[in-house]
Amino acid sequence: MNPLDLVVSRLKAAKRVAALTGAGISAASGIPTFRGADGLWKHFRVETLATAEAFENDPTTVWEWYDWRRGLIAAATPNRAHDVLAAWTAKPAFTLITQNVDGLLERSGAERLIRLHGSIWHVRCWERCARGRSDWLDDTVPMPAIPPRCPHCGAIVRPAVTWFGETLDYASFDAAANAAASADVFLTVGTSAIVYPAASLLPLAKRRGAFSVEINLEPSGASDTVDVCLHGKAEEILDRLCERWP
Ligand code: BV8
Ligand code: ZN
Repeated sequence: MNPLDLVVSRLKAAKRVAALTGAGISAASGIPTFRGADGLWKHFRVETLATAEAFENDPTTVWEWYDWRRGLIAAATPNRAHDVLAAWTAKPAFTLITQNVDGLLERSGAERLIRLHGSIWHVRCWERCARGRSDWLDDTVPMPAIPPRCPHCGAIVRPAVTWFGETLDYASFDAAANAAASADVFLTVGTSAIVYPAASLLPLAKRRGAFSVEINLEPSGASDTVDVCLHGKAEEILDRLCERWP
């Protein structure tokens, strides 16, 4: 049986399916990935931008990097990979987990989504004051100051994303781990599978008996763990899977 047919047969037989997605699903929308050839990290050093220390040392530069990324994302449109994954969230059996902070799965209509690393469109008070958590960022309004100030306590405001060295939102990771542990089929899609603890979900699913599939442009940290590798563009492979597992 060819690998795609095998994956389709497993999806059709599955009671529960979970998918973990990474930056690769947004590549077709023109959003740079992190570690690919044109990767974001190639031009910027993680230590200088995606850590709390970086923000403490230079909040303006970090804020402006996120502003630059928000501009790219605002100009982008979701692609077929987002649309298929979002459509699958209408299936009670399907759980969608993402490492991405870009919000494109939400824009594709994902009904239920576990965001492991937060959202670039959310901000929170740097001092974590009780009321300083705003669930949206209205960037149509020019920021009075960069970074903006918390309206409740006056402290600076930070992107509500999980930086390196920060723990993930416990409830989100717990929900993702439960979905992985109970999945009959686990898909890892568009991720280099090297960032933890997100990358620990695949081995967890496999240990608990899931049939595991990698959908990625190139071999990754997941390739030696999964049962089947479907290497190619996620937007094309997911489109073909959706034809047979609508
Ligand atoms: C933690 C949000 C506990 C921000 C991100 C030292 C101290 C503390 C922790 C660590 C440490 N050393 C290591 C760690 C653990 C660290 C980690 O895993 N580091 C890695 C680099 C080794 N993890 C953490 O720090 C986590 N927290 O451990 O807390 C703790 C706390 C204190 C002390 C000790 C422990 C927090 C991790 C979260 C970091 N935040 N993002 C932001 O986005 O700005 S991670 C960032 O990487 C993004 O979220 C991204 O999603 C994620 C993973 O990257 P990918 O999505 O996989 O993207 P990538 O470019 O790598 O790969 C894309 C793939 O797609 C490629 O393979 C490419 O081939 C493929 N592709 C391209 N086009 C397509 C395609 N595939 C299909 N179709 C296409 N068209
Ligand atoms: Zn505040």
